[in-house]
Amino acid sequence: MRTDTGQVFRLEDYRPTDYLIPQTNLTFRLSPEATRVTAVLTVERRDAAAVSAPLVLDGDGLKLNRVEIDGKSVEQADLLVTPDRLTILKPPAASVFQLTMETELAPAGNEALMGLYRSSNVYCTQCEAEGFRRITYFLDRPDILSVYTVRIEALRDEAPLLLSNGNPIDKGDIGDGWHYAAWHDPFPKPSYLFALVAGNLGKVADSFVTLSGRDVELGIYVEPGKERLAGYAMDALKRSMKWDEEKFGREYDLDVFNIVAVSDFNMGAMENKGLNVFNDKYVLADRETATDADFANIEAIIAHEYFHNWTGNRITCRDWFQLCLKEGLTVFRDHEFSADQRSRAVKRIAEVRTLRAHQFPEDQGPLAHPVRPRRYREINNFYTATVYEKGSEVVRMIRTILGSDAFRAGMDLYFERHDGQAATIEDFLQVFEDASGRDLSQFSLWYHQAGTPNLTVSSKHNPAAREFILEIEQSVPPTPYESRKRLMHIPLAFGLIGAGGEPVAYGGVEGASVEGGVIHIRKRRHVIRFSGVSERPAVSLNRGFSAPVTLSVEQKADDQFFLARHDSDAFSRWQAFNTLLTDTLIAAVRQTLDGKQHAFARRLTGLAGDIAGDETLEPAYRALALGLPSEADIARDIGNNINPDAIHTAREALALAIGSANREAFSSLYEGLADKAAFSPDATSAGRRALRNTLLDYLALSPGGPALAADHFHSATNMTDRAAALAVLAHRHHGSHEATAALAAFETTYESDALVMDKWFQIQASVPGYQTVETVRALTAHPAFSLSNPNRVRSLIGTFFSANQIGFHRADGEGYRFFSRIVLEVEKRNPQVAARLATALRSWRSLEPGRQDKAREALLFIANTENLSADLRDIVERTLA
Ligand code: B3K
Ligand code: ZN
Repeated sequence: MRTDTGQVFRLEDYRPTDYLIPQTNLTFRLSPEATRVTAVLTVERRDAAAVSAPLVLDGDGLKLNRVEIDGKSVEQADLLVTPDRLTILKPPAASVFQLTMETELAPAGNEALMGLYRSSNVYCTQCEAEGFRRITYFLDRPDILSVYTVRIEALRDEAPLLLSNGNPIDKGDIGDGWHYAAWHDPFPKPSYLFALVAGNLGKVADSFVTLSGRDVELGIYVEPGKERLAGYAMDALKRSMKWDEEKFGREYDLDVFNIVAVSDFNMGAMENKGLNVFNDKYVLADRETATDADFANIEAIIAHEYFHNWTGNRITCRDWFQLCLKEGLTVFRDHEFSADQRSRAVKRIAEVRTLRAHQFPEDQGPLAHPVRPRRYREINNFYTATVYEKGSEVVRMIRTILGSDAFRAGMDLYFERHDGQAATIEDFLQVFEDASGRDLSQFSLWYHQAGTPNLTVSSKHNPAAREFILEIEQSVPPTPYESRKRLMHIPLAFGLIGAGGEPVAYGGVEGASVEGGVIHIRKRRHVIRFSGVSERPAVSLNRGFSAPVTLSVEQKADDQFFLARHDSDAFSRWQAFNTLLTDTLIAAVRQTLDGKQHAFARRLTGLAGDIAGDETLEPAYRALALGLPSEADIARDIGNNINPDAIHTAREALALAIGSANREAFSSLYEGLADKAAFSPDATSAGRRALRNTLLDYLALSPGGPALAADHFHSATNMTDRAAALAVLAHRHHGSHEATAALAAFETTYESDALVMDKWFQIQASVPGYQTVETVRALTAHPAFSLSNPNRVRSLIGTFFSANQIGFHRADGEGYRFFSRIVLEVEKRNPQVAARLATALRSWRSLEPGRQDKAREALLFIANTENLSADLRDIVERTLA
C-alpha cells in the first residue's frame, strides 16, 4: 500500500516532460508469485530539453532486477533507484537511446487491483490512473503517447488465452509447456490504456462491418461456462458501434475489439485500447439472474467504454486535471445512446435523479470541486459524480446553447483537429467557439467553478399592460478553496402555459436574451418582460433539466398541480409532481418533529392515482413518478439539522396514504400489468415490470400485503420481479415468516452465483431499522461474502451506508462506529475501494448536532490511524476540513 506523502498536485504546475517514449516493447513472463517484465523503451530527448536533464521515471512498489542503456549496464553511480522512482542521472548525449529494464511482480498478492493482478486465476491489469507504474518504471502520465508491442509468455495450461491491446501479430510454443502471443497497437497511447489479460476464459465471437466496409472481429471473454450470459452485452456492443457511426461519424479503427469480464474490479469497466476490461456485473445477464436495471447498465457501460475509443483514446487528456475531457463527454455520449435506444424522457428523469443523488451532495459538501479540478492529492479520488455526471451536463449545455448542428460541427472539428493528441478543456471549448462563432468564455466557468448554482425565481402578471414578468437571480454558494464566485452563463429552458395547457405566445421579450425557448442567464439579476400576454400563464422552468442548478421558485401549489397534469415537457411534468411530493414530505417531517401527524391532502394522493392510471404516459414514466423521493433526497432538500428518523416516518406515512387512497385502482392496474408474453429485456417490457413492482410496493402496505408480495416472489419468472418482491418483503414486512422464507429460498437457490448473492446482500443491508447494523456485521462472515471483492463490499457495506438512512445514522452512533472499523479493514486490502466507501459521511455537517458529533468521532478515528493510504487520508481529511 502506498502511504500518503501529503504531496499536492496543481494544474498550474503542468510542464511537458524533457523526454518522450515513442516506442514501448514489453515482454511478460507470467507467474503468480514472480512475473518478470522486460521493458524496452525508445527514449527521445525533446529539442527544448538540456542534454544534462536527468530522466526521472515513475514507479510504485517496484523491484528492479536489471537496467541497461543501449544494451550496456548502467553504473550504479549514474542511477537512483527506489521502489517508487528510477532516476537516470546522466542519460546518453544522443537524442534517442534505448532503455531496458526488468522488473519483478507478484500479481497473486496484489489486492489493491491496480497494476497486474489475479482475479479467479486470470491475470489482468488496471492501469488508470497510475497503475502502469506498478508494472514497470515509466513516464506514467497521459501526455506521453507511445506505440506498444507486447509479448506475453505463460504456461499454456494455466493461461491458454493471451490478450493485449491492438492487433494480434504472432503466437507459438516455446517449450516446457510455455507458449507466447504478441500484440501490436499501431495507435500511440498513454500508459493508462495499456492492458494485458491471460488465463482460461470462454469466448463469445461475433463480427461487425464498419461504415467504410472494414471487418472487425468482436470477442467477449467470460469465465468458461458463462458464455450464454454475454449475448446481451454483445448485442449492446454492436448497437453502440453502429450508433457512433451514425450520430458522431466515428468508425472503429483496429481489426479486433475484445472485452474481458473479470470478477474482481475496482469500478465498472475500463476502456483500454482494443481490450476493454469489465467488472463481470456489467457483462453477464439473463432473465434468471439479472434485473432490468442490470440490463440497462450493461447497455450503457458497454457503450461508454466503446465510445471512449474516440473520446479518451484517440483523443486523450493532457493531464489528469482534464479528466472530464474524456469522462464528461463520454457520459454525455452514452446518455444520448441510451436515450435513443430507450425512452428519452424516462432516461432524462433517471439521469437527473442520479445527478441529484450523487453530484448535488458532493457539490454541496466538503468534497466539492470544479468539473476540472485545480488540485488533487490522490487522482483516483477524482473519478467523481462531478467529473462524470456534471461533466456530461456541461457538454449537454454546450449543445443547448449552440443547437444540434453547430454542436455536431464542433465535435467534427474536435476529432479532426485533435486526433492523436493529449488535449485540454481549453482545446475542447475552442472547437465549439470556432464552429459556431459564439463566445463561451463566461460559459467556461462551468468547468472552473465548483458548487451548484441556485436560481431564485418570482413572477408577476400585469393584465392592464398585458405583460408577464419573470425575475431571476443567480447565486453560487462558496465551496472549498473558492469563497467568491463569478457570475455564470446558465441556459434555462422554459415554457409559458395557458389555462388549457397550450403554449402561450408572447410578443417581445426584454431583460435577457431568449432564443428557442431558452433564457440565457448571464447577470446576477434579470427582470424579463414578456409582452402581449393577456392571461397569467403557468411557467415551466428548467425544461428537460437544461442546467444543473437548484431552483427556489415562488410558485403556488395550484400551479404545481396544474403543471403536473399539463406540462407538455415530460421532464418538467415529472418534476412538478416530484416537487409536490418533496414539499409535502418536508412539511410532514416538520410535523413529525413536533410530535404531530401530517394529514396528506386528497388532492395529492388523488393525483398520484391519476398519474398511475394515465394510459397516455409510458409505464416506465409512471413508475418513476410514483417512486417517492428517497430518504436521502428528502434530507438533501431539507439541507440542515437532519433527523433521519423523522424523514423515514414521514415518508412511510405518505406511502401509506397514497396506497390506501388508491388501493382498488392500484390493485386492478397491478393485475393488468402481469406479463403474459415471453420475457424480453427491452425498455417497454421493463417499464411494465417497473410499474407493476412499484404498485406492489404500495399494495404491500395493505392487509394481505405480505401474502401478495410472497406470491409475487414465488411466481416470478425473472430476476426483476423476484428481487423487487424480495425487497418489498424484507423492507416492508421484515421478520414476517413470508420475508424470512423468501430470503432463505433466495439464498438456497443462488448461493453459488456471486452476482445474484450481491442482490441478497443489498436487500438486507437496506432493511430500514436500527438492528440492520448487526445484520450487516453478521453477514460479513457469510461464506459468499469477501472483504477483498469490491462488488461484495459495495453490495453489503456500500448499500448500508448509502441506502439505509435510519440504520447507518443511528442516533447512538453505532452505524458510524461500524463505518470507521470496516473502512479500515477494507483499506488494508484495497485503498481505492475504502476511500470510496468513506465518502458516505461527506454530508455529516447537515446532520442534527448529536449525530454530527458521533460522525465526527468516527472520521477522526480513521484520521488518527497511522500509515493511512493516500486515498483514504485524502478523503477523510477533506471531509473533516
Ligand atoms: N476510465 C475508467 C475509470 C478508471 C478509474 C480509475 N480509478 C472507466 C470509465 O470511466 O470508463
Ligand atoms: Zn469513462
